[in-house]
Formats: sequence, structure tokens, C-alpha cells
Amino acid sequence: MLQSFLKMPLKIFSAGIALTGCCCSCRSSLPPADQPPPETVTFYTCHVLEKFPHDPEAFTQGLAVYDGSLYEGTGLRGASSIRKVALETGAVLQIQKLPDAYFGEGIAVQNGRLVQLTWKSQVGFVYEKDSFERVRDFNYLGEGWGLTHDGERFIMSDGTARLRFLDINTLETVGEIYVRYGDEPVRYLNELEYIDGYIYANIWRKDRIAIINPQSGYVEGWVDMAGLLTAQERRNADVLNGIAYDEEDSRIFVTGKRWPKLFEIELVEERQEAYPVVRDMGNTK
Ligand SMILES: [Ca+2]
Repeated sequence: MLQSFLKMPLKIFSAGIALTGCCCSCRSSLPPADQPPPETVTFYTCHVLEKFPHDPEAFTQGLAVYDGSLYEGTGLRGASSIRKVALETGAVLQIQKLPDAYFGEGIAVQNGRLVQLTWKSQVGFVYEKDSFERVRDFNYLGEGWGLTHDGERFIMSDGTARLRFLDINTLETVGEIYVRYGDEPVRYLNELEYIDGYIYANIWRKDRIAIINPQSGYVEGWVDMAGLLTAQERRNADVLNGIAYDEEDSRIFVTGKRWPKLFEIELVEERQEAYPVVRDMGNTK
């Protein structure tokens, strides 16, 4: 089922994305939908293919695969870092710690650069991928949560139902979508991953991943992620947070904050349902 899902055609971003200024704190309400909803929503469960060790001290805020290597960003003031991690052993191969003033958030690796957000400092950092040398800072308004890219733009979450698109070179905000399920905003979008034309977002404090159409903002699928950790493993673990996609081998990895394990998973389609009614259609014709 996963394979058929992954073969869905890549949807190109349309000009329907509103190009507005950004102010996440004052844009928490959901604007009217500007595109018709899909006919169905698909519910998936998660099947574990492999388990790998994960640093139980890592407060995971970002997870990405680039050129076959696993990269991770961690948070908390005084413990924030970027890391290159050995998948099979969980060993930290390379690490760059952040100054204590910063709380690290999402990361994305693109074209030899590793980009990292911070939570409330309104600044992001760009590192050279191999040396972890910090080569550039950039600014944004509001909070920084998750980060990924689609090859054309970075995609950023900020804890609300809004996702921002950042210019792949300048890192300036160039667009946004509001994420909705029916008429309901989907808030607390956290760590992100772009997988075969869709944005995957784990929802803060939920064992759920939303599969988001990047063109419309509609959640078209939900993945139930409950039950990955045993009760024993849950004892010291925090929430699910971290999705990474190895595009070359079509492998999906997930982990969480202070989770002792990292999982390679596949999605198993459970059922489809008619899409919730969307009443607030704005100017859609
Ligand atoms: Ca990710």
C-alpha cells in the first residue's frame, strides 16, 4: 500500500499559495479554503521494519537523511546540537553544539548545507554539511519548529496550523499554506519531512503524523504511530518527533525526544473514508 501511495504523482505548488507577510502569532485563525477538498482521507497504521539504537539523551527536534547519512538536530538550552549519526549503532559521528542561548529546532540538509531553526530566537543557522562550520545566520518572525525542503523551497512549521515556504537560496519567506482537516485547523505541526510530493508532519504531543497536500494544505492522510515504544521505554522518553526519508532507498525513519530507539517504518493502509465536509470555501469556484 505504501508503494502505491508513494507513486502518487508529484503535485506542483500552484500560484494559489498566498504571498503574504509573516506573523505567526497574529495569524492563528484559519482563513477560508481556496481549493476544493479531496474526496477521501486515508488512514494508515505504522509497521516497523527495523529498530536501531538512538541516543536517549538526544532531545530530537530535527531528523534528515542526506547522501545516505543520518543527521539530527537536538534542542534544550545548553544541550542543543547538530549531529551526524551512525544509523546502525546510534553513535554520534560528528557534533556541533549551539551556544547556550539558543534552543535548537528543526533541521534540513540541502545542496551541501545543513539549515537549523531555533525555537524563539527568530534566527536560523546555516552550516557547511561536512565541516559543520556555521557559515551564515538568517532571521524569521515567530517561532521555529520543524524544517524540511522539497528541492525548490524550504518548508517550515511554527507550532500553528501554518506552514511557511522559504526561498531555497535566500531563506526569505515566499509563501504559506494553512493546514486543515475539513474545516478544522491542524495545529502543533512539528517535525516535517517531504516524501514523494507530500509533507509529513508529526503533531506535537500526539502519536500521529499528518500527510499534507502542499498545494492545498488539506490533510489527506493520517498515520497512527501509537505503540512504537514499550511501557519501559516510554518511562524516560518524551514525545514522538522526527521523520526522515532516505529518497534513494525509499526508507522512512522516525524517532522522538529522548527515545532510546529509532525505527524504520512502512505505512500500511487501513481504510479510506469520505473527506469531512468543508463549508468555509471562501472564493473557491
Ligand atoms: Ca525531517
